[in-house]
Amino acid sequence: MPPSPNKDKGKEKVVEMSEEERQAAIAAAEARQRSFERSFAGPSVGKAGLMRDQTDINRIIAEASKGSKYYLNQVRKDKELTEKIEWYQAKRDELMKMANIPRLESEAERIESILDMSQVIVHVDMDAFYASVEVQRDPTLKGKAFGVGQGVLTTASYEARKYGCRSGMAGFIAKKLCPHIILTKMHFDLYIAASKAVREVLLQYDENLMMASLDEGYLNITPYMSTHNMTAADVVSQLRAEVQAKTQLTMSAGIAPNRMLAKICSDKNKPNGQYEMEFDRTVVTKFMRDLPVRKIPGFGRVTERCLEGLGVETCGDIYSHRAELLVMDHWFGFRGLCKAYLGIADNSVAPGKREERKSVGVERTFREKTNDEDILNELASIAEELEKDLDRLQYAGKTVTVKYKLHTYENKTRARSVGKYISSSKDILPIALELMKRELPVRIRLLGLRLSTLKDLTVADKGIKGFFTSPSKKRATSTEAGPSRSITPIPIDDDDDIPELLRMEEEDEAEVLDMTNDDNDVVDSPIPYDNGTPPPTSTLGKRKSLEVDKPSHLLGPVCPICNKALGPGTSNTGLNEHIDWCLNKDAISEASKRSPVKKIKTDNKVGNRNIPKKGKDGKGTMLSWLKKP
Ligand code: TTP
Ligand code: MG
Repeated sequence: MPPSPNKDKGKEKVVEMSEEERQAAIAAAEARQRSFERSFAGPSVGKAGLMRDQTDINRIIAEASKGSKYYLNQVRKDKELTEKIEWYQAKRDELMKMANIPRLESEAERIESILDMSQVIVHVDMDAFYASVEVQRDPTLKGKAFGVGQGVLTTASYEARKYGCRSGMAGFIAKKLCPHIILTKMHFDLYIAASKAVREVLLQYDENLMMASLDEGYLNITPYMSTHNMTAADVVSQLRAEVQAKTQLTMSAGIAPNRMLAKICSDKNKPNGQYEMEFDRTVVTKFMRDLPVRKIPGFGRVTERCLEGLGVETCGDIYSHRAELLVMDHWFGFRGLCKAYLGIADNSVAPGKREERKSVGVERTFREKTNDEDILNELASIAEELEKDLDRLQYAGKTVTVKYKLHTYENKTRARSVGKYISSSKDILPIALELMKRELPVRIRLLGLRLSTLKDLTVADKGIKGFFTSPSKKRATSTEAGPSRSITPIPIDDDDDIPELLRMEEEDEAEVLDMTNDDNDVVDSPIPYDNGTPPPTSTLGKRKSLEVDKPSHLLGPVCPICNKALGPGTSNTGLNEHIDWCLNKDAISEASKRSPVKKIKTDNKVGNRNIPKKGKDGKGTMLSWLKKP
């Protein structure tokens, strides 16, 4: 908090601040407070139609949450994040002292900025989707401030957004912001039906339509434009009009050379609008330069704050801070940041592939459960639901993960993998119960079960066995795995703390969906990782999702510290050894030990997980982007 001028005269003497320093300290404390309050804003802070001053809204939300467990959890997380950022800053300063800055800057410029303009990509996104469907169900809602969902809002009408209400917000907070807000129940069957109708229209424009969730998708309209001799803007206007005629729902669209840019553009003229990015490198660069980093899809609050800690607020700042970001590549992923700055991203559009699915899961939230029997019964019921989903989706898996959220809002996961593919509750439940029983007693408000390390049962076995087993038999084999005998440790992906609502319905669409939120919750496992590689931190994990296209060039690895080219044959290990040598290995590991990462339970023997270490394959290591195939 800012020092109070009249508070403690004795202290003032000791500090002996000049007026200028005092003002700076006050400004810094106020900025810290604003940043903390922003942590209450949630992932949909940038939503279209939010008219009220965000600072004001964030303050109201923080005030309304005060004293709750959620608030205390936010305070804890904010403190941890602040410490982490301070650690990053110290690390940057330490590395920059040793770095040859002009050389680093020129090295950073060597990233080949291939911005492929050959394809016209469109991102479409329905306007206030659930809310618009709700208006169709109940026309009296039209023009009113209302939210969908009663405990937590899945979305808010544009009228309610004017008061700061939005997705992910607790109903009681929405009421504080907008006392006359109406909260409706959800009707998934209607949303799914509307989504199907929209999809049917979109498929006429691109048969490879890539739905990203129920209400948004990507199209490549290049072939359509040439066969119909139409401009991109005309195609998109026609498409939107057709969707509206068929569904009476409006959508917004962005037109750009790749998916990332198209997604950013679709938000520009929301609701019921479209925005076309000029297909010109200079225009793209200028557009990106002024864009706040938070606008990059996948960059959440944690990424935003960490970058802010290094002085990076807009994508343009990525360029001006290129030397610092290059030395911090290990933690921040320099290549991904540069691509964001340059507006480079994947321009491929293809329907979501079944093999992209990583897990099938079921989660339930409730007020609070403390009774052991209740909790285990709930788990049994979840396991049955999971079995039904697995059957419907035709998957089996080897890894069972139990997830629960404590009354303190901390998320925990416990996982076990088994030697055979399983998919029935009979096989899943004993493992889940074993994992959960060890945690009791607990006070929880969410319980979930997930099966991962999946096998797609619709695909025939590639091996010779596949020729001798019918699909139905194969399924039976998979489900009749019996009690697990070999239990092996497995790594855990911390990518699962996504908005609780609707995840399963969206997964049901079997499309590519990444609604990962940016909470930096600890994920505990009683099991050490088997390969010594830590899971990605949430910050880095999301950023990686942008790194979908491969670099088309191969610069030989160049040490960012001494700028020595190590030759094209140098492996990542060689490069890392060189960098370690260059930077003084001991100093780094000592500093890493001091990193203020979250305290992880000691029984799991995994420490410092939030600080990415070198993987065996060199992934996530300094300058690994230079060597990516
Ligand atoms: P969005 O497209 O993010 O939001 P929206 O369509 O309601 O509003 P906008 O006009 O800004 O696009 O999400 C689509 C639907 O997904 C939304 O109507 C409700 C649901 N949803 C959730 O269930 N949870 C969430 O956290 C979010 C963001 C959306
Ligand atoms: Mg939408």
